Amino acid sequence: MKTVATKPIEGQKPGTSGLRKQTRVFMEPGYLENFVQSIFDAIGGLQGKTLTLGGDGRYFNKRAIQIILKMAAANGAARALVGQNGILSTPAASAVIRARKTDGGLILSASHNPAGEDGDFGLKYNIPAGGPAPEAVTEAIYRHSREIREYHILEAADLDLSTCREVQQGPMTVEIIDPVTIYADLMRKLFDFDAIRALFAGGFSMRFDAMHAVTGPYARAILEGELGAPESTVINAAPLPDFGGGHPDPNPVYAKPLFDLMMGPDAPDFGAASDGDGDRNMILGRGAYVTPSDSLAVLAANARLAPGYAAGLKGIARSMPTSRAADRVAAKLGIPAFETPTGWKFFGNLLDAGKATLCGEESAGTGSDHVREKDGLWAVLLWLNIIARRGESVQEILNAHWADYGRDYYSRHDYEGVDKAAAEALVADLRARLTELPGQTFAGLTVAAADDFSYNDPVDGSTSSGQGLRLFFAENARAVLRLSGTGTVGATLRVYLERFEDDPGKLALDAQDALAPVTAAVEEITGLKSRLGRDGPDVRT
Ligand code: VG1
Ligand code: CO
Repeated sequence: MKTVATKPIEGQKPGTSGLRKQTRVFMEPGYLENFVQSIFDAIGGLQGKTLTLGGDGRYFNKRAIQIILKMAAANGAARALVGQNGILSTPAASAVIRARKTDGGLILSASHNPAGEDGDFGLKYNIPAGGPAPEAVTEAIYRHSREIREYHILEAADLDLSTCREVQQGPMTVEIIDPVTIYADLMRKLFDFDAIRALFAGGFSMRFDAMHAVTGPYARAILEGELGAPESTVINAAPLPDFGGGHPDPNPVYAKPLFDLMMGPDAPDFGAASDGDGDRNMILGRGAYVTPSDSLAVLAANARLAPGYAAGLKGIARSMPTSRAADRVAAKLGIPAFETPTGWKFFGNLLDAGKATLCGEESAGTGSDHVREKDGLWAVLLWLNIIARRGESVQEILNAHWADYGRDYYSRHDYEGVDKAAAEALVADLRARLTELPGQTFAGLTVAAADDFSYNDPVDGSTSSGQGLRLFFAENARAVLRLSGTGTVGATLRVYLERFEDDPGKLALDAQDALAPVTAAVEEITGLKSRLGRDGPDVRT
């Protein structure tokens, strides 16, 4: 066992979801070691503890796992549960932490960020409840990273992680586990697998794009292996260290081949995709794109059709920028609706306290109290369960939903990799004008209220402020602006647009057309195109 002297490294501050940096930064001598030791120190050490460990398989995953195992052993951990070949999707890691009651875990992923030596890498700590560390813990980790003087590591050979078994790394036992088993067991309990099996047996066709990321093995085992979907259902199923050079973010832009297929003449009945670490999902029907905000609302309205939710929902939580469609369902069901800041860590307390059953974010994240992460394949299975039980197409289900509740037209416009100073100044200037905007009219819309979102956690009483600028318009519309907290270069400005419509004759408009007045109002208020030097957004979800 070796104690290595080190110095604090700048910028090891976790963002929306753990620490994300360019892979080359993470590979600099001592960078990973400093951050890992800071995590161990911030949680009161590892003496006698058991950790769950796995990642999305991206470049540097294998190397980093070996380093973390040696550090965990040298810090006194008793046991580590590691996914075979170092693989665990984010929701599966959460499931393992909970099922095996480990003292939390480390997840290696930069999620939807591109991978490879020139891409990004990430690491986050999840608490024993299974969810991402709350702000108090991430702040403690950051504090330790600024005071660190030494780290502990074992001088030992790397372990072979390719077969499931128990081995020793020094004094620590390493249990190499199948990455799918615990997760698949959980899915079987939640959903009507017989109904879904019958659906596929009846010729229902589906395409699942794993985007060369971590969900491939899970989707293969569950959809094709267990539910009987034909073998060609899961595409891009082999996880690759560079995700095949792609950008594994399941949205109409980065999952364009699947999107185009679903909008074309040869579309199967159902299409889905997930992201780098398997916690996001995109849902498509033949000729139909389901926005993540609508998906949360539809899942909530129909959840009782799945055995795991037959008793009903306790509440629904959504991140603030997510559309209000889910709130309408909560109101009709007579259950509470919660609005949290962006990032799954804010749902943990509500789920632990039994206040919410379903949660969702507009960024293609949906999940429930079965784990403490968003869960891409879970959302796909719940949709399949609902389709099987309702016997309707995705478009029919959407139409029925909008007829009942009205439609929250929704889109997010991302301006990626823009100049950081320009983006920060734009947000700061708008923040300074928030009090003067109400009553003024822009592009035909009148600002009714404007604020900077602040959240008071109803469970632990903590406050998180500065979580996004909200512009409410009198015409039942809303815009939100915030800067991304997951990028590694420059800045990404996210502009979230929504408008409610319940005129039965106006429920089938093109979303961008329906939102054009809101887009125009935001442009008139902020002048963002010229300030950022862009003609338009890089991504519209
Ligand atoms: C984005 C999304 C947010 C999500 C986060 C992590 O954060 O907006 O909703 O929770 O990514 O998702 P930001 O700060 O870039 O807007 V994942 O799938 O990258 O772990
Ligand atoms: Co993700």
